[in-house]
Amino acid sequence: MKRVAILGSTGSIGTQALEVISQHPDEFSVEVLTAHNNADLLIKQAIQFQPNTVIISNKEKYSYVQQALDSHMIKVFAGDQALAQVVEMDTIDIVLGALVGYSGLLPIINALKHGKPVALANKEVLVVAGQLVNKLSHEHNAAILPVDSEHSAIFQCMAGEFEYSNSIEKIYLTASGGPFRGFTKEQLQTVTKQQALKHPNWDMGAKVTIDSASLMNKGLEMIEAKWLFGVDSSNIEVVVHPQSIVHSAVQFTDGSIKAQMGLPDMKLPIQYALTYPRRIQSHFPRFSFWDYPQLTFEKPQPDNFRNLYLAFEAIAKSGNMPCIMNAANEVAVQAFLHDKISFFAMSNLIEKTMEHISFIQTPSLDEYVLTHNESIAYAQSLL
Ligand code: MN3
Repeated sequence: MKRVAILGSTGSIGTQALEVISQHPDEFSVEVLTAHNNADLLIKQAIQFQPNTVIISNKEKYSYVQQALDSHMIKVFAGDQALAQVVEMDTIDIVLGALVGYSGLLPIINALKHGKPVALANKEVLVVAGQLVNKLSHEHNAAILPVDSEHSAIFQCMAGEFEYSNSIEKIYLTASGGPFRGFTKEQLQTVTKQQALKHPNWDMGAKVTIDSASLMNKGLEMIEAKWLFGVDSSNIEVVVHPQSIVHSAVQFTDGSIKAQMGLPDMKLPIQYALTYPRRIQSHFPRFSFWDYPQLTFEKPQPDNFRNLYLAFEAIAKSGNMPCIMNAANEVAVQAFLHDKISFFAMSNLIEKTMEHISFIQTPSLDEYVLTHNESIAYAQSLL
């Protein structure tokens, strides 16, 4: 029985993880649930799954949650510090990191420092501080198991290859292209958030859906892949694949390519990360070749989607540059969601912030935190 801590249990990944867990009561129990703001759903989940502890990061909602769970003998804590500390509990076997953006960094770092394996959905943790996160993972023998569908695909392609140190020649990172695939620059000038929030294949949270529309998501994933699999960014190629059936592919030194396929359903990579290296039964809908007589592949258009180019530039510089880019992007996405800037203006905001903030080659954790805060403040001042 694996005892799971779900950081971000009320979000898209968190709720799907609880679906997986509820289908396998003999495999998993829930030890910790955490939410930022959605107290009602957190309470409902806690009553159903009976965790030892829940955390609500918004301190104003503490007494509301505490009163609701008091009679259920569930411990309740509030605030970001409690969120970062809860992963230390001895009774946690695996931490599912499903927080949004930078907020996941400190809890995941603390989980690794305490030797907890991390099933990581929250890619920004690796984007912001990949070098440090990898170092801690190795030092404390705490595995990072990818939940992001592309990275789960690559990880599944690597099964049986790690043991023999078979090295990757190239990664093909697939992208659906999002709702604006094939749009001209003129068309992109007037797109709205309502259009951007309608992803053709995947049902996800607002942050990652906007990132998918702007291709920043693929930029973040390219950086995530570099840190997870030790592949230089020049050996990662983004391939637009509108059907989202091939979830990514790995080319080995003999030229052979392995790909992982399936219907787009996040529950599969979530389950694999939680049960790795085993596979267990699932009742997710099965892929049929007859429903997809054509799978197609295209090159991305970096002229129209500048974020992808900015991400390659950020990882080429490395140091704190991806952290700067990520922070500016978080500001840009929020501003776009609140109708403060246009779709195109997001890339300008990110680029200007990357030019302005001081570069650090090998940042400490404190310097990452400082870089993030400075970048957020500067990007906000540009709005
Ligand atoms: Mn993905």
